[in-house]
Amino acid sequence: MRQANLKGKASVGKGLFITFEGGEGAGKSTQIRRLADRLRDYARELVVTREPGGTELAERLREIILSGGAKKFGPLGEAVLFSAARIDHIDKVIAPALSRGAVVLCDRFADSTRAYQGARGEVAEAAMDALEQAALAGCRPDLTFILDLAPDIGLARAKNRRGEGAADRFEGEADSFHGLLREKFRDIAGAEPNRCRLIDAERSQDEVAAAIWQAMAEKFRQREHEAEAPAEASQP
Ligand code: T5A
Repeated sequence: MRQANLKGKASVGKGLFITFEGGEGAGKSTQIRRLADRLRDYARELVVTREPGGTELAERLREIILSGGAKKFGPLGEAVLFSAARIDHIDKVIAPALSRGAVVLCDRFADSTRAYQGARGEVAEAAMDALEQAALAGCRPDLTFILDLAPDIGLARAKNRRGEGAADRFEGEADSFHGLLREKFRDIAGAEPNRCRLIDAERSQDEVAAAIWQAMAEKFRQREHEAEAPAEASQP
């Protein structure tokens, strides 16, 4: 079975894998930029990447999927394509960076497949689980920010940003889809409270950034505590 190239638990533990999720126009790119600016003083190496994409092959798949060229495959087929792009991204970018001890900030990851391709319930949970397990090969985020906002606000922001350009494959979906998407992301946050932080993204950029930074600081404290724990335990 494929295993992500994460070189031993000890070295993987030095890296930190952070993902950003949410519906359309939630503000992920904005917040990743802001967090990256702040983290440069703390991280020995910072890698900012995105999905679908992050490698040449995955960027090619991105073009096909977001242009609507794979829509006819249906949600399972699209989930398979997103996962194929993810495998390349993990193997070539994410896992090596984590093994070097980098902080990796990734704009969307596996939760997007669960939410977007799973929104209408057309892909069996068991198939989604199997696909995710095979694609991730143990490379799971340490922390995930789920930016939560009413779909109409996010879509209006996305529309405003793209101006006269056409909506892409998923932005152009029906309002009901975007409502289901929000519920899916909320369910994911509820199911994995240790990993996920649900962030109210209807607030100002500064307020959202402050909430994200607070969660980051907690994560760093937790990491420090974990690193100190064996030493404490070995004290007489
Ligand atoms: N997809 C992806 C799947 O279906 N399955 C998968 O497995 C994966 C990985 C990717 C698409 O692929 C789908 C999901 C997506 O539909 P994309 O082009 O990468 O598409 O786009 P998105 O990830 O959707 O990101 P967006 O570009 O739509 O939005 P962001 O990055 O969330 O938002 P951002 O930061 O660009 O902000 C949008 C606008 O709002 C403003 C910004 O200035 C910007 O103009 N803004 C705010 N305005 C007011 N208040 C705030 N707090 C604001 N924050 C940002």
